[in-house]
Amino acid sequence: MDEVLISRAIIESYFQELKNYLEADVAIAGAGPSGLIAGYYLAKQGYKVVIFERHLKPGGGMSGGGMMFNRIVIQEEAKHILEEIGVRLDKYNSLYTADSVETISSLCLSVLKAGAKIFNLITVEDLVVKESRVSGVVLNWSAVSLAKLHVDPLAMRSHFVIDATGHDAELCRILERKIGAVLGTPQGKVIGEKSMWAERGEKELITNSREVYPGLYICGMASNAVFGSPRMGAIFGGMLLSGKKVAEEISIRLQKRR
Ligand code: 48F
Repeated sequence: MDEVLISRAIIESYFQELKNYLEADVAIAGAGPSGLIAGYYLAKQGYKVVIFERHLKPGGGMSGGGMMFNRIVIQEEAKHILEEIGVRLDKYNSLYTADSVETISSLCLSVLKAGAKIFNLITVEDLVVKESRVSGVVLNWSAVSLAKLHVDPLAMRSHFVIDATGHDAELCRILERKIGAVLGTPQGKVIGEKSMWAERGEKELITNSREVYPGLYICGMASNAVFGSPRMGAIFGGMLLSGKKVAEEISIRLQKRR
């Protein structure tokens, strides 16, 4: 067994994939539940989808369940999504619970098998914006920002970008800060997430998940942060429905390009 052959296999196969994904139909920032399920439904339709995740492991806030009790809760409306990807559910009064590790593992496997690609350890640090339209993302190794190194990034092109970065709504905030973008909220800016109110947060999340700037969609907790809606804690049905909704809207627009 040749050590150099092992190294060459990793380097060549990795860079072949990275090169392949310098252009895609949809680029998603964040491999939490909403980004993963959006990627799953888009890839299932045959679109070229790439997900960039800052951390070593995909899963975002789902793996930790509620306060590190690794169970999640979902409601009836989202049950079909977890059933579709083979997650086992237990009924609990009017709700369902599931193992958070099983759920995130199933999400990852489903999105990959549907044909999307996840690159972990890569941070979306900026957007490509041309003539007031988002047309790609700017990438750097997460280790670069963690070490506060001054290293210029690289960029990739996509028809649509999804901000699935969670509570911080990072891409929307970058757009606001860098180009003074007027976002599709009543105030034209990121309003900021409100304190917990599960029912309202879950309901508003679906309406809030949409295109907020030409070429840029939001889903998951980023949507409630941008539109000033409440957080909801460890109930995840809304995250899944939000990712699905955004995937359906983008899919309709991509169909027109085919
Ligand atoms: O936070 P996260 O799980 O977002 P989500 O899909 O789900 C929210 C729930 O987990 C939970 C909740 C449920 O009620 O409120 O919080 O909206 O996943 C976001 C992912 O995006 C990554 C981050 O590491 C996490 O895995 N991320 C954040 N910023 C960037 C990023 C970035 N700039 N580039 C790449 N990845």
